[in-house]
Amino acid sequence: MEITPLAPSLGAEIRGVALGHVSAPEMERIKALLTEHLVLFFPDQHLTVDDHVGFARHFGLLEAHPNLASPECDAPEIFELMATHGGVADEWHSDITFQPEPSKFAILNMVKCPAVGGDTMWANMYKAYDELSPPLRDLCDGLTALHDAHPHGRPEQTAIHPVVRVHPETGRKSLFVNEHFTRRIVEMRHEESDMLLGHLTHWATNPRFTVRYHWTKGTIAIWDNRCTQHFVLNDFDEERVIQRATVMGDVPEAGSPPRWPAWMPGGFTGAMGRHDRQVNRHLRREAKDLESNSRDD
Ligand SMILES: O=C(O)CCC(=O)C(=O)O
Ligand SMILES: [Fe+2]
Repeated sequence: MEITPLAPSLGAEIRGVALGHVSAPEMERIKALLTEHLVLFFPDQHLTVDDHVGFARHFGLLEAHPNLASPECDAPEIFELMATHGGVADEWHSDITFQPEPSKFAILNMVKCPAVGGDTMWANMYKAYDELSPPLRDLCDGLTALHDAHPHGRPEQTAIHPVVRVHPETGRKSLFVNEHFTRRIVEMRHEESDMLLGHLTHWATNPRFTVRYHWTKGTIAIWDNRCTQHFVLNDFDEERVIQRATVMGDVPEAGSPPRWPAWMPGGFTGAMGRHDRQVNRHLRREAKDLESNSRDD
C-alpha cells in the first residue's frame, strides 16, 4: 500500500489496495492506519453497494440512520445523501451523538461529486483536547453535555455524554462536543454553558487541527467518529451523491466521573430555559428507567 499523509493533524490517502476483496493482513493494516491517521481516503475504488457493505462489515455491525430515510437506495445498511446547489451537513459534527451509543466509524462512498466544491473537512479531537490549557482541560474532564437530534427535527432524542472521552483503543482523551448536536453542559448554568460550548466548538475547528479533502467519484473514505469531527462545504451547484455505511457505536467512556451534579435553576419551572428543560426531562427519564430496571431485577 502506498500511503500519503495529507496534513500534519490527520488524514492519509491510500493507494494499492482493492477494497472489494481485502485480505486479512490488509484489513489489519488498514485498521492500524486508521488509528494513526483518523481518516483515510481510497481513491478509484468504484465499489458496488454490496462490496461497500461487505467492506464496511469488517469494522463491526452496521446500523441504518435512525432518523433520515434514503428513498433511492434499497440497501438497509446504506444511508444515501443526494444534494444539488449545496444542502449538506455544513455544521461541524461527529455522527449521531444524540444516541446513547454514537456510531464508531463511517465508511463513505463518493458516488457523484462536483468537479469543484463539495469538499469535506475533518478535525482531530485528540489535538483539540491536548492543546487546551491545563486548567481548561481539568474543567472539561469533569463535565458532561446533553446532545439532541434537533437538526433532524427530533429534539426529544437526547443523550448525555462526557465532554472529554477516552478512546477505547488508544486510551487517549479527545474533546467530544460539537456545534451540530451538543446543546448544554449539564453541570453549568445555561449562560455559562453557552459560553464554554461556544468556545470549545469554535476551538475544535482551528484550521491547524484540520484536513480538507477534494473528492473524486469512486473514492471510499473511512473515519473514526470517536476522535474526529467533520464538515461538508456547502459551496457547489452540481449534483453530489454519497452513500454511507455506519458502524454501530459504544457508550463514550469518561476519563473521570462528573465532578458536579446537574445544575438546575431554582424556584418555579417557568425560570427554565429550553435546554434546562431538556436536561431535566432527560434526567427524569433516566431515573425512571433505572427504577423500573431495578424493579425488574
Ligand atoms: O458528504 C460528506 O462528505 C459527509 C456527510 C456527512 O456528514 C456524513 O456522511 O456523516
Ligand atoms: Fe456526518
